[in-house]
Amino acid sequence: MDSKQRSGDKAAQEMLECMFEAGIENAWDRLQEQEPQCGFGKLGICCRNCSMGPCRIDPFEEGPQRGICGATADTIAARNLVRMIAAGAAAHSDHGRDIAHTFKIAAGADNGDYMIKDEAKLKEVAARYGIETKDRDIKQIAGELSEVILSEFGKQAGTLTSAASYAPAARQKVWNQMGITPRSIDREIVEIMHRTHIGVGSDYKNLVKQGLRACLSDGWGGSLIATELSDILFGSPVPIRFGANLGVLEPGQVNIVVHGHEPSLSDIIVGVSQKPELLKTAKEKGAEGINIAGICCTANEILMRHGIPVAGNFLQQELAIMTGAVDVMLVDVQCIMPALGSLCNCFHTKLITTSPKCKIEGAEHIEFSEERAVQVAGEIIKVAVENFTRRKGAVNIPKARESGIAGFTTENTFYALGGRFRGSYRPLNDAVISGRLRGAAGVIGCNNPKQVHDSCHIAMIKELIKNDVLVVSTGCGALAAGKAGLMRPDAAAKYCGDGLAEICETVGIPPVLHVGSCVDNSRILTILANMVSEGGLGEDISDLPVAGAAPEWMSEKAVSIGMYFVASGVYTVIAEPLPIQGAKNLTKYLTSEIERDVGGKWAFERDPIKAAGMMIEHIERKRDALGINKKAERKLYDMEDRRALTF
Ligand code: SF4
Ligand code: MSK
Repeated sequence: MDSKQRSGDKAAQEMLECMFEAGIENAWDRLQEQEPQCGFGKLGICCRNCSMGPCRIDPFEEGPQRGICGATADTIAARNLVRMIAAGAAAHSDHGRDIAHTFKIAAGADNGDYMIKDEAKLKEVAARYGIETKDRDIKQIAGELSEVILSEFGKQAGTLTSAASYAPAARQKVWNQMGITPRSIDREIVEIMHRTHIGVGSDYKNLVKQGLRACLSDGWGGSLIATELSDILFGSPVPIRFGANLGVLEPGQVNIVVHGHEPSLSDIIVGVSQKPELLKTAKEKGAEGINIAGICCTANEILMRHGIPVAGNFLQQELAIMTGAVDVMLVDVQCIMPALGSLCNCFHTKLITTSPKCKIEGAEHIEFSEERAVQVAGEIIKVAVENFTRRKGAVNIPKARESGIAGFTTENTFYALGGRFRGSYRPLNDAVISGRLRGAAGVIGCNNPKQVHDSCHIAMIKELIKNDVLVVSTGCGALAAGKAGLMRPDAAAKYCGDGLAEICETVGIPPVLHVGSCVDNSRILTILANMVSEGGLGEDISDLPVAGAAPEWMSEKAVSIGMYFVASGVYTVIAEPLPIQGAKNLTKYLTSEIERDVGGKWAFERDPIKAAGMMIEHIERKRDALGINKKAERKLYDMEDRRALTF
């Protein structure tokens, strides 16, 4: 086993070697056991939507070209794909619904465990939903907003308020013309399940159309709601320092690793963990303190708001347990490997599930409820403190640990760029127009053991910033960049082209901006909407010199995210192709013809440098179309020039 073939991350390599020596399996070993993976599944041409099947289409066109019901490869692959979108959109939107419930509780309670932390944002969001805010009590506004937002999920008439309120007018026109304006959140997901049932839709373009409508109800609906309400409830992030990688685990402290996606419990855990009585108990048990660290998007949520360190991303969840230093791994929903249950049995680590939606064999379940949030957090921390005394032998924590700045948002990022007192998108747009910045790219998404862990994210990001493309990142991609030191302001001088380096150095920002968790991809949408409304870069998102990528994606949520970026007019490159390539017409549609309909399209490229090149070419094509493509001139700035800069 060559650990460098599995991960580009030094801490991960170290733990992979330990696992190998100890004979303990991990995701990479299980991938090997699965190989060769089913070709029909990869190409998207197997169907088990009814019990006449399962049916499969022969990709070499020597065998059957239709399922028993007559479904073609295009029909089968389109149905499978839009079902992936339904699952991804459901995961994000159900997360949004849970936050909306917590928000409703906060609005209604006087001394509850949650309160409204960002009143200014509450008023701004309420106004978008047509709620009067002037001279009104905060709780009243919040109560009314919670009702309106919760009704968006099951709305029976009209269209989604958030899509109409946040998206540029030109974009909404495209959606209306194509008939894909999202009507409500749950309805679009349910309709996918209906349309893909045996004997309903078989026209692949019409199936994709519903996929587009459902993913828009995720990006501009459920995910956006999750982001906005989390900011109101837990506080809008501000730029904040953080530490990243397995080296953030503390040998002498009680280590609680929070993993999953929703901030409702983890945010409370952060506060409760520093209560004097719990710290006192921890000390009595021989621990120096209580250390909270995160994995996956729960990590992103509490990192953005509290600077809580990150232990790792998706493929490091098993590796964290292997350190023997995790006293409790606390999980909520999404991206939690079932393998953790049996793995924790090899160590003293307690795996604690908290959501009724996510119970795992081998885990202890302590059910979370918003009404008892502080109490549940206290119970869990006590279990961790008690478990600290059960550690078996020496711990094995890799030294690797990086630092960076996170916490950029649609609202605060461009305060940083424009100066704290005159925040506006003008400086960003001007930098793009002048050519110092060629454009921007979102590099997001998961890890996948089919790619060398983190290395595709890092190679792609380095190539983009070298070419003066500003990168915004979320999810596990953001954590990869943080661990690689790309979120340090001094990374600009090391890795960026002259134009981007100059901007980063002048403003003091890193070249890769951490904008949050998976649901916070909605922040990227609203950043793009702001760039359009600032003016000078076209009328629609599809005019902007921007591109998106998920170089190590694996989840159905990533399919929904990619599709809502495409449906919003963004060119989107992913490594592992969508499972559609056995369907020729569908593949041609999604990678080419769809651009005529929505302005964005998909591309598949496993080589991250080539993929970055494709994104840069696209950005330059958009610059040509905007008529702003003059080469950036290198100018050496003295102090006076710097003061005069708009950046
Ligand atoms: Fe086969 Fe059609 Fe049934 Fe799918 S829906 S399993 S293609 S008969
Ligand atoms: S956690 S969805 S592995 S980004 Fe959002 Fe990471 Fe992908 Fe999960």
